[in-house]
Amino acid sequence: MGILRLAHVDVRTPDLDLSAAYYTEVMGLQQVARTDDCVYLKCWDEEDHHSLRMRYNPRTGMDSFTFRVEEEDDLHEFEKKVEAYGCPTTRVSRGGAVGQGESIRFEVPSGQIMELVWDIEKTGNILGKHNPSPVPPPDLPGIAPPRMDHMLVNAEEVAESASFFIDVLGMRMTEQVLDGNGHQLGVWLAGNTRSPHDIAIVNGPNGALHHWAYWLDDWDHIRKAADTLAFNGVQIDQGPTRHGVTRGNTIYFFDPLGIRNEVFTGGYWVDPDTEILTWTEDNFGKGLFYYENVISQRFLRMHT
Ligand code: M3P
Ligand code: FE
Repeated sequence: MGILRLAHVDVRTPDLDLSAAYYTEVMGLQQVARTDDCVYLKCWDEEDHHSLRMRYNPRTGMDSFTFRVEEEDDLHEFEKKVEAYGCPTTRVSRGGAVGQGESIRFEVPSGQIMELVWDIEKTGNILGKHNPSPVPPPDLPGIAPPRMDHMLVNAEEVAESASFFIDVLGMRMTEQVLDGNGHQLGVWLAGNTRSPHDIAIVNGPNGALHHWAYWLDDWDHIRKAADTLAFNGVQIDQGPTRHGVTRGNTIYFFDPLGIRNEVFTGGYWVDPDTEILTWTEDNFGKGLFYYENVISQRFLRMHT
């Protein structure tokens, strides 16, 4: 039983056409479906129906984020556990959302709406399953990341929120940042053994989305992403640089409506017996951006 991976992020945009143009042409995602008020997008190597839903709404923001659970029965088990913790859950039945079957939704302690799902429509990656090319077509537009990697949400009480993800959802903490009194300022949580985080929680306003990140295979692809972003006049937030926390290589930037995106590579493998890494507040600058060793106020204070 457990959390398998980040499945999709659902956000609102006041300009669906502009957002769709940016995520297809600059980020280089595939548009898989469009309805009157929604656009569904995915990366070229993702097997599931979509990993990003953008919905028209006058106010930019995050509707919800969805994790896939390992087994069908897990949905019911998590429903009981989340209810027992004190968070009311609602069931969304098959047909209630595009590209997936039954799910449960609830508000996490820091106020964001989280969804768990097992039954996801598998539409396959763009390479197919017979004699697949190991690389995508060379003419894909934009950055064209192979998959979504992780996300980061803010919480006023990081420790409370972290304990929900760890004790109720069974995720593992890989790294944490502690203030001088030993209180958690940030935690990095993994649901699997592939990487140091599927979600991170950092101190900030409840309900906020800090960013979601796409995986790239190589540090050189981060450099190429920077070129693509600068060429297209995209506002870069930080980097290209390296995180101390997670050791990942990274660049942050803003989509046309001000939602922060990241592309990320590196990190390390996590095993069930991997010990937690702890950063102290006086080293948080290096933890955030190892080369710069500065805590950027825009980076910490701007959210969606
Ligand atoms: C990451 C990451 C903050 C730290 C961000 C770190 C907002 O995005 O991928 O490790 O403090
Ligand atoms: Fe990140």
